[in-house]
Amino acid sequence: MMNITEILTRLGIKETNFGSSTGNNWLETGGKNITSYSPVNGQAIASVQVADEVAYEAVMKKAEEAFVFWRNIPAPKRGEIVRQFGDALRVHKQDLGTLVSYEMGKSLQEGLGEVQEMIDICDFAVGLSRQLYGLTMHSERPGHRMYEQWHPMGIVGIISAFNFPVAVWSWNTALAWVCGNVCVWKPSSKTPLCAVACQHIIAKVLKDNDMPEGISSLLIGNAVGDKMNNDKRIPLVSFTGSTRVGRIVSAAVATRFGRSILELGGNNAIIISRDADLEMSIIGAVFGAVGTAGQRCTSTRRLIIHEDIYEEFKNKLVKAYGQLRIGDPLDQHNHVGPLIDTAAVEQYTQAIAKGKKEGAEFVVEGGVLDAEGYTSGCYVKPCIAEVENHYEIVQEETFAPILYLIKYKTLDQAIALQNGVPQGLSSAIMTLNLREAEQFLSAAGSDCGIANVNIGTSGAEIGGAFGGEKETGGGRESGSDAWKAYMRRQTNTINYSNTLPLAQGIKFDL
Ligand code: UN1
Repeated sequence: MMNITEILTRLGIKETNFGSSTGNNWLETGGKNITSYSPVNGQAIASVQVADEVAYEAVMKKAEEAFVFWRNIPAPKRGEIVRQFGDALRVHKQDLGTLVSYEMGKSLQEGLGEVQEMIDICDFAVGLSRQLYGLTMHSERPGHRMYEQWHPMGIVGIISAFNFPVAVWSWNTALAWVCGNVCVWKPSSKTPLCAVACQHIIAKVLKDNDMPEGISSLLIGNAVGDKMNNDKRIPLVSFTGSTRVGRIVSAAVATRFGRSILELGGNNAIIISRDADLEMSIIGAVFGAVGTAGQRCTSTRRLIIHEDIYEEFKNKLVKAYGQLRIGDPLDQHNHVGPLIDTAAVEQYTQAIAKGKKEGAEFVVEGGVLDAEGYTSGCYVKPCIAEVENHYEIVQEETFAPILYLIKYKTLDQAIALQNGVPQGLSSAIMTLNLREAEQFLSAAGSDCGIANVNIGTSGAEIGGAFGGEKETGGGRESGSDAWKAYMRRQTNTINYSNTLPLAQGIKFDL
């Protein structure tokens, strides 16, 4: 039986906590306390004091000082500290995964999976710390050498969302740190305790290595994000959240010529071909739509189904939904946990109403649950509606388990429907037909940052670059060469001859 009090204690969380930290130093501020309630049972877990202006300035000052030190530590040595961080996460995996599940509401399996993503990105970053490669070029001038190198940028601001309260931070920090940056994290105010727990874990690793304060900082409170966006001392802001807020972040950061990495909304579809393995497709579609209660940016929102198998697949889906168990996400028998809070429930209800008004036909009805076990008011029924792609509600991202069914005749039409939304994060096709799969992956296929074959839209591995196009914001985090976004490139030309020839053959004799 889970004892949440013991877990909180082991993670360094008290009844009331400071929410501003430069590492081992936690700053008392004049900010108010926010209480974090579990959507699992509506209970208050603990409270956190939000950052005020004084704390913000204190954190920024320490971060600036720490950068001057950290940028001179060789990258493989920085990697060694990230390796130790990964080891510490291995030790705390069960506790941290449970807290994620309890504070955010995702299943325990998914909470543990999130911590596993953190461990994996640490491993990835350790290897990367010896591979921050630049290119060498051949100069057009004799006796000249040209190459490029990658330098750290400085303070990286990380603004993360409630739905992946720990993993998204680690994708950013693990890379940013090996690249030589220091990080300031503003987590979602809906999951502040997950952030406090992570900060305790990394602070100990840094202290054990005699590292200064300011390499990993935390600032909790909604006003912080706005400050970071407008703060010239932060050359890079990595933002994960809604398209609406992303637009504000992007404009503010661009105005001061800062850089941003944006991971915004998705509106992800799976195309279910006539040549699909239907059993596999059902699992992919249902997990994609109801996993994390539909609160992943990669959640499956639309199924685009071939007309020949449409009725058969719809019936299988309805049957599968009939078997879903909704309830306490810490109980491994349940498939679907709660939404994050009652405001999210309200959005779910409104989306269903709007859909119905536009003509959506629900084949599995939704609804808010209020019986025993659902007293937090955050549990809702996953639902399925037959729609047309152009409905306003279908064009929007609703962070809830609402799945839309759309029928198609030809693959060209299916791809056009899949691409016919403002967002461009994740996409998939279920088919055993090679021609269809390759067309879907070609330049004339999916326009998303992620395109899968015979896999659903969610559950990406950390090794690939994660992110999407259009209103998803264009940013890439995590694997592949996403690290380049956390560094500044410098082109170097060295003349080792005893003359000064100019490029492009220009003559300039004195
Ligand atoms: C998110 O929802 O913000 O691909 C990230 C996935 C996860 C990450 C989702 N690895 O579903």
